[in-house]
Amino acid sequence: MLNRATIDSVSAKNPESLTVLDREYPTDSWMNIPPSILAKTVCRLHLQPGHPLNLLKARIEDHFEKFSKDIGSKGFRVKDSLNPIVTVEQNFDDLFISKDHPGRRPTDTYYVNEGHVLRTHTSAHQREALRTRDAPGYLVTADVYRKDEIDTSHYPVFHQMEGIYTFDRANLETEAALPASLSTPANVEVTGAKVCSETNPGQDVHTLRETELVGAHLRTSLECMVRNIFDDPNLRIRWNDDYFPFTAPSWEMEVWYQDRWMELCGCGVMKQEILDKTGNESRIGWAFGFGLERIAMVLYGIPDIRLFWSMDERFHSQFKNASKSSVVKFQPYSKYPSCYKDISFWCPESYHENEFSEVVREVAGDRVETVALIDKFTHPKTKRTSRCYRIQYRAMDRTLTNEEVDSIQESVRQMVSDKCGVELRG
Ligand code: FA5
Ligand code: MG
Repeated sequence: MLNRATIDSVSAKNPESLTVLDREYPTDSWMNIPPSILAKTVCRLHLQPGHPLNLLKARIEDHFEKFSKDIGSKGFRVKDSLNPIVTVEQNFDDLFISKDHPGRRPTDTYYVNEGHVLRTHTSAHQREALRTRDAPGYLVTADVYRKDEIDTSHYPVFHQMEGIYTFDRANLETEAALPASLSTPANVEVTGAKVCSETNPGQDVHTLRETELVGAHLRTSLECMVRNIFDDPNLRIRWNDDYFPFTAPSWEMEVWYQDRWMELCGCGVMKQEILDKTGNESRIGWAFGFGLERIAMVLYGIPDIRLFWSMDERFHSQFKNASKSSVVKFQPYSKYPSCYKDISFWCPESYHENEFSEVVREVAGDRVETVALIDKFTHPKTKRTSRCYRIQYRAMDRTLTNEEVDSIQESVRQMVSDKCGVELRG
């Protein structure tokens, strides 16, 4: 139950250092990781036997192992235990993410100190994987951290898998040729597969033919993967142009699932400089990064992203003994009732919604289901802006009492006014 002591511990002065997976990092005034997020760094759900994310990871790794055999390749090396704290260089600079990119702001990213962050994507490990030069491919799975809004499909910690594959550039025609048996069958609708265009250009250092070959190999590899994982030979797949500063050209892949297009991953032809700087000057390659929760939610029918973090036996018992080759469908146990409370306040100019979400999450933990902005207006004279949010509370494993919700809401109000510089209304 939340009390003043909990609030104090959250707003307490930062410790001088923190230890994550046996490594100690000094902290400084940049440190903005709340205790609830720090606690998640040890969970590594993708490594917990019988966890749906672990099942899915194993399923994809198996697929790529078989796929490598089919294409006569030495295959993919698996990396799944890399420390979540990386340098700002690894997470941003090495990937040519500009200094003023909003993703770098402390309102979007968790900093340990000025030079270290909790990785925001698995691409932070591209160079480290490539430097080992011990295989043509890598599959890097990890927990990633982003400050974000709150709803049933967003959580500040999620899991990504990065795939990397490189070819000997001098031998590309042969190495990138795929057996005809793998080409996407005619009954699969694939749209938007373009090589490159004025708005999604290739790199000057690559010939059009190289871009074509690497792009086609990437797309076929991913198409085979999702057809296999979803076990649906008729899956509809759509490619859209995308932009990432570390790939060119870049695409995102969507699949048609339950009556809507769902984004599964971003990908592209790797920037040659990344290969050149890691001792792979003679190679050319592609990379992709997709979200495991997105796939697991639809594949296993898991309706709420918080369930991955649930301790409830009724959740885990359904996956514990599942084999990775079969797809278990989650049977929802009864949903407990929810209740909502509204909060409205005047915002300072520096107000940032992610920080508000974080305070709510810090106070209410997984008892908060969604936070939705329901009203916003600017006072015509003072030009001050007021926002009103509706906070939906629901526990996954029991009914919340009125007193408990009232007390959480009161704590949210206190913390928000202390930490976000807002002036509460009503
Ligand atoms: C990236 O993170 C890039 N690093 C991907 C990449 C890798 C591009 C290699 C090129 C080469 P993006 O932010 O779009 O891109 O996230 C990739 C995937 O992670 C998304 O397609 C989605 O499946 C998943 N994802 C992103 N944000 C969330 C979230 N808040 N919750 C759950 N899944 C998410
Ligand atoms: Mg994207």
